[in-house]
Amino acid sequence: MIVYGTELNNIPWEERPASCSDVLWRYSKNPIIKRNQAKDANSIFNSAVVPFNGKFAGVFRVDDRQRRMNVRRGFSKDGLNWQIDDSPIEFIQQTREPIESDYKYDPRVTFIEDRYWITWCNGYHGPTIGVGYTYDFERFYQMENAFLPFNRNGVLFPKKINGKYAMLNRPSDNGHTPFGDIFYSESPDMVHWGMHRFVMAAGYTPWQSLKIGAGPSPIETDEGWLLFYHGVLLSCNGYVYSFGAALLDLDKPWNVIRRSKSYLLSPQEIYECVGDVQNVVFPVAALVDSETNRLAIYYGGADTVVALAFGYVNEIVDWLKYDN
Ligand code: BMA
Repeated sequence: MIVYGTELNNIPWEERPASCSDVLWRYSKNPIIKRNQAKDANSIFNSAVVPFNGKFAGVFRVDDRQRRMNVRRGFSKDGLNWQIDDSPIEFIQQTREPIESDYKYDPRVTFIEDRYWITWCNGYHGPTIGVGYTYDFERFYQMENAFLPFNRNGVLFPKKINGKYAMLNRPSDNGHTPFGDIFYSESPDMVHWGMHRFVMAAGYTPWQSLKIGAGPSPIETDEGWLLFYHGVLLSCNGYVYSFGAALLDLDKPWNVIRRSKSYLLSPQEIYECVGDVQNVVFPVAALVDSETNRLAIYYGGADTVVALAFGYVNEIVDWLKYDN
């Protein structure tokens, strides 16, 4: 199997423990980012990292001690130990008129062609998808929101598809929602979005029965786009967020080739089960070494901390062949 992308020899990595037969395994020193590891932070979770200049950079969801939700920049030499800024990113407006951001949360970062694109859940009369970019993690620019409210989990593909920018997203309403399905949209310019196509619905199996949402940017393989996505179960004790995977058609990503019946990871460790919101694992970023197929997934634990899980892209694509 071929994984397209670049080599990443310094990907954070730990081999599968001998006692583990799962296709994905947790880092033994989780969580890698603790809740108060930045100034005034109540919690740091659901955050995005990318390789940057031989090291790593990231955009972090930091809820502060007023419980305001915003995003901050961070840098790391090894992808494990992070220095996160004292205050939120100040975006330079590239819009006709500045747009409000009542809050920003759940950022994703995707390198496309010449820059790092950032999408996030932007508070504009309700949640919708904010869009921005940076070339250097020094200056950040904000564009128009991609959609009308309400929408969440806007996740860009790492390259244009059929000549257009492409984004998975999840139309929704203002709260916990009966609109829980993933859609695909495309744009010639990152401003005007259309050609909306249905991708997949909540349901299929119980762990993903209430709603689903795209996680990290999809990973390109010769068998299709590998997508990690979260799914929500409504239990008698509240929501349970797990995550699984799907394989999407390379040219028409709204066509689902395979989808996991079982979850890959569900909240089972203490830092996933106990925190500001119990029972949440929420994947947001994935690093891949195309040479060795090694994969590191960054996910939020219990809306409080950042944790890491490891796997091999080819093993997960193979797993999808019998778990769907
Ligand atoms: C979702 C988002 C995520 C959060 C999850 C669990 O709706 O708000 O940021 O991790 O709920 O609380």
